[in-house]
Parts: sequence; structure tokens; C-alpha cells
Amino acid sequence: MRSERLGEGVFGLMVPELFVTSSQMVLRHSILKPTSTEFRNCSDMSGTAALKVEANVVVLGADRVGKTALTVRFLTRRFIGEYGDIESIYSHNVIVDGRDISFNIWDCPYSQDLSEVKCIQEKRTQWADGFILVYSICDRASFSIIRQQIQCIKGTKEYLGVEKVPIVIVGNKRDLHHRRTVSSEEGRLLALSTDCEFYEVSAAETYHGVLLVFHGLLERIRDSRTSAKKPAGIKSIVKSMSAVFARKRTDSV
Ligand SMILES: Nc1nc2c(ncn2[C@@H]2O[C@H](COP(=O)(O)OP(=O)(O)O)[C@@H](O)[C@H]2O)c(=O)[nH]1
Ligand SMILES: [Mg+2]
Repeated sequence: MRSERLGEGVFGLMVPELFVTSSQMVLRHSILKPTSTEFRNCSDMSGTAALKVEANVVVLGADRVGKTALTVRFLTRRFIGEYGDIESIYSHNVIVDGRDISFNIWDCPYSQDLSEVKCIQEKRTQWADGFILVYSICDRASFSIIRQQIQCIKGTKEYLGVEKVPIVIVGNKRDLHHRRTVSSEEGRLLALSTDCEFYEVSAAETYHGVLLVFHGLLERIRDSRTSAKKPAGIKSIVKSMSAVFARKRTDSV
């Protein structure tokens, strides 16, 4: 059996976990293990189903933008209406393109306590393979928060040596277009300028859009995995050699 780690986990972090089965949801606490995100190739299985992919997804955004609605829609295909403010990690298995995918989805409440934010944000960013950043198209302040969160995530990942961060930006509450204060173009432009994917959805109205969000993120996670594995190209070799020679020249001055 081959085991390959996708990302680091949160060490001993206690979080509530909502395990979802087809018929029921059970809320309980669990300890996330550092090796929670793995690609596994089980030798006793055959075909493409033998490859099991685990993906850790963090859902972020301002209060009341629909983070939980979006997550619960993906897990259960239902829109309930009111969700409360419980921080949860949900575990959900799906088959995508014949592959067994295990999503761990961390639905995070928004916090403005800066000291708390810094500490927990680092843990989340370290744990996550990909991010879903949600704003409401009727709430301009929630759109500004997304911009800040992208910078913060990219900064932390860069510090951790990760070049490409899979991020999907989601403008939610599309059904409330008569109350729109953020245009689709603004969302699309932000995504373009920050190398993120963009979707506008209504968690209240459709399951399909929400499904596209999670599949789009999965695609980005796969891409980032592939590019991280690629051997250094000629450009980066030339870059490293130039850096070495430049250093030697400076040393000899
Ligand atoms: N009209 C509309 N309301 C939504 C949508 N998504 C969520 N809501 C509502 O927005 C409120 C906040 O949703 P919630 O998921 O709890 O937001 P969170 O704080 O970001 O997790 C709730 O009253 C939801 O019913 C949507 O797509 N359309
Ligand atoms: Mg919530």
C-alpha cells in the first residue's frame, strides 16, 4: 500500500465533527490527526476506485453569508433555513469521475478577535488543502472581507512554502438579485486578479451550483498536487543557477 501525504493536519486540535451518513447526521467531537489528508492506493482493490483521495476544505467568510447553508446543501442536498453558529468539521464521501473522494469540510464561524484569528487561522491554513471563501452578493462588507482573507491565506501558505493555493470564491444568495450590491463582474475580477476560481450560487435555490463549487475546488487541489510533484523545469533550474552565481559574485566582492 502506497501512502502519500497531501498536507499537514492540525495537531491535536479538538473540533466538533458532524459525520454525515445518507440517512442521519451525528454531531460529535473528534481529534484531527496530522495525517488526515492522504492519497491512498489500496493494493487489494482494483481499477480507479482503488485510489482514495482525501481533501481538507476550509469554508470561510463573514457572518450570515451562507457558509453553513452551502456546506449543508452539499452534504444533504437540502436547504434548511436556519443553522445556528456551531463550528463543525463534516466528513463526506463522494465518487467523482469514478474516484472515491473523502471531503473533510471545516465550516468556520467568522471572528473579529485578532489574537484568536491569527492563531486559529494559521492552524486552519496549515490543515487545509483548499478554501471556499463565501460572500453574499447583497453584502458589500462581506466581499471586502474575502479580499483580506485571500491575502492572509496566501501569506501563510507562502510562509509554509506552498506556491499554489487552491481557492474558490463564492458569491452566495444569487436568488436575492433585487438586493444585489456586488456585481458578478467584481467577483470575477477579484478571482482573476488573485488566481482563484469564481462561482455565483444560491444555496437556497439549487444544489447543482453548490456541487460545482466543491468539484471546482477538487480540480484545483488536484492541479496544485500535480504541479507540486513536477520536477524542476528548465526555467527554475536556470533561475537557481543564476542565483548561485550571483551569490558567488557578491561573496567575492
Ligand atoms: N435568500 C437566501 N438566503 C440564504 C442563502 N444562503 C443562506 N441564506 C440564509 O442566510 C442566513 C445565514 O445563513 P448561514 O448558513 O447560517 O450563514 P453563515 O453564518 O455564513 O454560516 C440564514 O437565514 C440562511 O437561511 C441563499 O442562497 N439565499
Ligand atoms: Mg454558520
